[in-house]
Amino acid sequence: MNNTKINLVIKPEIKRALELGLAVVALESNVITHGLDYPENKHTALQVEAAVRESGAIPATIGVANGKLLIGMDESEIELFATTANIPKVSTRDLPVVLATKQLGATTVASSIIAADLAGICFFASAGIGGVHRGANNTMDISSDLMQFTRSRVAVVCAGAKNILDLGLTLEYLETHNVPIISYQFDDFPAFYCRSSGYKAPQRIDDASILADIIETQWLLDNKRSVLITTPTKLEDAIDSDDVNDAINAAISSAQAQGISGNKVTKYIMKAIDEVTKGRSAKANSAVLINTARVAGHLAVAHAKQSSNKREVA
Ligand code: PSU
Ligand code: MN
Repeated sequence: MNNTKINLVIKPEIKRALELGLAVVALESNVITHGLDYPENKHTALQVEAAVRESGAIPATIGVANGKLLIGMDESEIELFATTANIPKVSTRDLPVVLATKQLGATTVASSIIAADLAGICFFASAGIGGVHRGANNTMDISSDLMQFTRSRVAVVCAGAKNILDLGLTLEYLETHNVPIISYQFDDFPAFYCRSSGYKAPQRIDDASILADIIETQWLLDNKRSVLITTPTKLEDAIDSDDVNDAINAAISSAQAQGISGNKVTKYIMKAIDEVTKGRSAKANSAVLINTARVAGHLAVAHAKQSSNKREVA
């Protein structure tokens, strides 16, 4: 590889939006390859993009192909990711290998925000971030998503993280690592398709333009850190946490019994819960992805407007 820079393939529409300071929302592709089955994965990815557009922002689904970071995918690329078997899950540590060996790669939250930051995209949406796993005191299984938030300048909009994790420890970890968490128009830290994790969010802000100011202020204080913004799924799409708790506990035990470890844990547990809840969780999964993307689009538009007002005044 003779390049002095990472190759980015930025779709023209996104390039133009970035030049004009318009709102762009980056999206991950690991959820397409590892989160849902075909064809729900493709349909959901397209609906997620449509939700970003309905809010007035431009979607940029991120992935890796031919030694390049894809900043934005068209429908045929989303189809390719949705249908190709065994595309590797690419987190931060895997990114140099998958780029240099020119494989296809599906980016997690962590590697997607690296790509977004390199492209100059300051918003990213995914329904569920990785976190501290239950039993991490023995396994040390802590998602590298959390570490990446201390290194990338991106506003990450999410519905918290799944209850399959230890959300109390996840919040502690983020506090220790100085990652601001702001709940938008809601009191609690959400738990993906459950509206509340039972933990109160450290901060609540109801006004999108104040939120935009908070993000900019964070970047004046520390230009290489994410701001985590949470939004719960809609009431009508939510699953009651009591309904999935037994399934989660059973899935975690069976993962341990089968020796599932490392980066395979998250997918294994999610699949096991889907089976027990007979697809209900897969449906709630799509709904929370779409809602998170819609809110991220709305917040990215407010942020872009605020930034352009500031430019005019200056
Ligand atoms: N949580 C979900 N669905 C997902 C993931 C997390 O509800 O698909 C994926 C995301 O791509 C996230 C990754 O970035 O799993 C975290 O994996 P790990 O715990 O191995 O870091
Ligand atoms: Mn892990």
